Amino acid sequence: MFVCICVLCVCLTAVISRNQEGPGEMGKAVLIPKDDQEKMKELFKINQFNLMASDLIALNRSLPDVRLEGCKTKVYPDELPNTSVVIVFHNEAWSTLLRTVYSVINRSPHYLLSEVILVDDASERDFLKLTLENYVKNLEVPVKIIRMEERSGLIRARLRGAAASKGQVITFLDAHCECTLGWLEPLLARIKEDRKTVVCPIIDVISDDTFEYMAGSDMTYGGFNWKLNFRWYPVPQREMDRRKGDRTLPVRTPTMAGGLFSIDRNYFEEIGTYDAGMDIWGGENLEMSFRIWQCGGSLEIVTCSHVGHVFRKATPYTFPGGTGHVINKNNRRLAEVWMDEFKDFFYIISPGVVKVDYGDVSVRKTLRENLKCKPFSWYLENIYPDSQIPRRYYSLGEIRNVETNQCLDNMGRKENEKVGIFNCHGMGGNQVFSYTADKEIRTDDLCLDVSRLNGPVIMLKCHHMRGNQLWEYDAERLTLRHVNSNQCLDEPSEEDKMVPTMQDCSGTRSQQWLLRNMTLGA
Ligand code: LR7
Ligand code: MN
Repeated sequence: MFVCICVLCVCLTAVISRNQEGPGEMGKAVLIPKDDQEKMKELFKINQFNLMASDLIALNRSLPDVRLEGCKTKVYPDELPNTSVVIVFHNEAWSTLLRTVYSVINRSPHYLLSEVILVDDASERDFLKLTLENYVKNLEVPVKIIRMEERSGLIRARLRGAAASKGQVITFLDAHCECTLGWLEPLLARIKEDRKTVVCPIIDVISDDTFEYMAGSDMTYGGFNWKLNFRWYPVPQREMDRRKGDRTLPVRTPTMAGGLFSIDRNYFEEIGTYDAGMDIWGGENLEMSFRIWQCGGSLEIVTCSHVGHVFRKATPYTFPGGTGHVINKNNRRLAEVWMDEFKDFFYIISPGVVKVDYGDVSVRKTLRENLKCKPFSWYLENIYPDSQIPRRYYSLGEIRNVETNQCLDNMGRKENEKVGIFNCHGMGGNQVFSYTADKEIRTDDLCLDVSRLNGPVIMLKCHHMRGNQLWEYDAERLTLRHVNSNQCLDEPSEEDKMVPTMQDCSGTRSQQWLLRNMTLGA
């Protein structure tokens, strides 16, 4: 007896230590030796991630437990709704796809897993056909494979997977994810508490270069910019206060990244599934986020649930119809149906977009009416007051100097850099500014900020605290007075013709500015 236990011990430690030493175990980075790096670079192009590294890592590799301490001891009800896991893919790599599937099967209680559904969006790779079918037959949980007849894009592929699923909850994942210990229970428990809550895990980062597993933050949530790109922003103080500082409680998030979430299946249908008129990639995440909030649901990041995702810098696959066209079309559908007059921010910053045909959205508009959804202004005021799109504003468009006829221009510069000035081009983009009701001058998520007498005028993240970002526009004198310094925005100096200056207010023409679409004093 004694001997037996001992042998078992030895075996067990052997297994554990071997496991923890293999490439990528415990989420460690995989480094490719110099001699193989040419090959590595070639392989990288196939999926836009380090395929050689991924292929070296076990399909069931171990991962660190990155949860907050308070999450590890939480107890969830025994009776939870079960879920189908729907994973759509187009030309995904074998190792990332299967590692996603294994992480779901190995790290979810099986009584909570109804099935895994893989939807193949018309992939062209041979190993994703029969080889995949035969392989998944041997797994411990039923894995169903559905094939799209033609390339349909992730939105319609997910719709197909959802329609075929049987679970009480549908959980969507991208095809290059890794679920961590305890990822599922907190998601399902939250839906059990409130079936109209759509929940996302914290999305951890799997490096596209090394496949290192890095914990995501519970201090960021989802937003979007004027171009309707999804963006992460810091969780604001009001949301910390609402949770009384308990970081293990779910964060109410204005938007979701889109790829990883769970939703009650009946609620998914009630609220209008997805917009099937959206193609390939993009827009559906904001569309669903706005719809959930405006139509009476809520959207949360459940901070006790962690799932990793391989973030890539480029897309590896084609966009039939052209990348720009597809994304603009999807975004127009989203803007036209959900954003009311605030779609102007999107259209003014990218004027070319209005030429893109977005098809028929009448079915989606009817859905919005039938569900009695609230206006976008309600969403901005109540769900996303710190939004980049101001709820109330006086002007939107170029800011033109009367004397020189030049326009303020953010020059595509980033946070902490000077705002520029340039010939007006009337093409939106870098020359779009909004003078908001809070009297800030914004260009997307940056605000004009002056912290010293005589400038410079730099662009900083808008802080909504007035201070150095408070500007008074005088609609008669046409001056932009910076309140803290009591100086006025003026034309460039001789030394640097590319940036505006700050001068004592004198009423000269060089201190007069015309703000496009101005409503102040009108
Ligand atoms: O035509 C396609 N058909 C597909 O089946 C194009 C893609 N796909 C599959 C693809 O194989 C993958 O499994 O769809 C999934 C998502 O495509 P990715 O991984 O190329 O996209 P992404 O990770 O850059 O995209 C994010 O935004 C998308 C907008 O449409 C989707 O919502 C993705 O699900 C979403 N991913 C995430 O939210 C993970 C976190 C990323 C962030 C931030
Ligand atoms: Mn992805």
